[in-house]
Amino acid sequence: MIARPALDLEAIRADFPILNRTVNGHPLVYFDNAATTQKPQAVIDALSNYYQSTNANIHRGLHTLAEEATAAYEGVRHKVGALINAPDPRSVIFTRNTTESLNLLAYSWTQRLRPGDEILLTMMEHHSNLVPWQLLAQRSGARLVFLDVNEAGELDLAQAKERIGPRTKVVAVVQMSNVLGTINPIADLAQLAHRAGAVCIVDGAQSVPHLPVDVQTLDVDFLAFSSHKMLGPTGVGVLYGRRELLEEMGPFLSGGEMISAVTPETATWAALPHKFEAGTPNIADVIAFGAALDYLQTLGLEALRAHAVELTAYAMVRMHELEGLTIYGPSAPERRGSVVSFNYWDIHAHDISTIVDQRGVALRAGHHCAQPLMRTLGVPATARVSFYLYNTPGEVDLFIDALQEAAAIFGHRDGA
Ligand code: C6P
Repeated sequence: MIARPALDLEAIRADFPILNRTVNGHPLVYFDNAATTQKPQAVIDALSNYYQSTNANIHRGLHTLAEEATAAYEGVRHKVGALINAPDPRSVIFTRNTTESLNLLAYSWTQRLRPGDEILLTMMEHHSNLVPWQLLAQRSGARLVFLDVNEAGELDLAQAKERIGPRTKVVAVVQMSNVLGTINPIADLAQLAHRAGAVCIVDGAQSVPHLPVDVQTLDVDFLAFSSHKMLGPTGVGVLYGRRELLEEMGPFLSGGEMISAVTPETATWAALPHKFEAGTPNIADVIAFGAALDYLQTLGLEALRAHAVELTAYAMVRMHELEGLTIYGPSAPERRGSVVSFNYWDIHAHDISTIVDQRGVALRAGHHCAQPLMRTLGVPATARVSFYLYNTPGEVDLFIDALQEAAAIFGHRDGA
């Protein structure tokens, strides 16, 4: 067996300037990585270096700066393609975020769906992979069909086999739940979708930052994710699409840069990927996203995953020591991502968040943009910790101490 390369957490933490700050007099414990991750110095530098030395609009100018900026921007498209093993970098479209990528798809499917067609989703979808399909259903007369989430926080493939059928035209599924951490069987779902003649669309917002995701091995048609959840800047999203399907699809936004020829009455579209990138894109942030991808690749996604599983396992063990604490989602850390949603006694998740923040611990509380899933779980909200490559077991201990303090404030035994 090959020895797993351990992450040098101390060296990694030194790359993230924000981790030096204190919050409410305590060292920052940043456990809200599923919402957005912190940025290493290399990404911050890439952003300011771009503005200091290269800033120009891309694809338009013939001067040196424009050519350098264009090469840097297009270079990141190649890096993204390599990350997800896209067969062709022209299949990689830059958007603003996962939400925009999924909206692009839902709009483009308007002409393709008829009344009676079905769009298959799951009860664990983030609103970004739900509401665009609700609007599409209203526009087209198609019907939404859902896969349930079972007691273990997982999908049931037998149910998927029953519910994906000849009427199914779109199967749109999250690969890693932002609430439960569940990792869904995407390759199986893609196979079922294709057998039924449907397309398989994957919300990779939480999975791509944490797992090696290979669009060819999974055989998915579309994959959406966001730069800001994987060390990159906000304002950059990715839509990968199977080339033939992207070729068939009409544009989402229109205007400059996405055209081939324009007359006063009509226009024809530019080739991929430009057909889907209307207007001046987020050049600086895309280039800085490239620095984030370099950083992740240097550490290796396998090593990141191993660290995530280890830390999640440790956090779950420590959390299980506390009386009155309920964890949602799969019990085996290797079957989930590094998010742990929980409720503690009868303390509202918002109160937990506010109290632990006094100890410098940043976590998220609420419905996590997954209200149908909250209903399935039978709770209005959860608190959620989510880890990334710079988090440590020592930080988990600080979080547990802060939780015990919350229990004491609310008059509960702390269970320690
Ligand atoms: N989830 C969370 O705290 P955007 O905002 O477009 O970059 O990502 C949307 C999105 C889509 N799908 C999943 C599974 C997600 O987790 C998210 C973002 C954050 O859980 C913010 S709500």
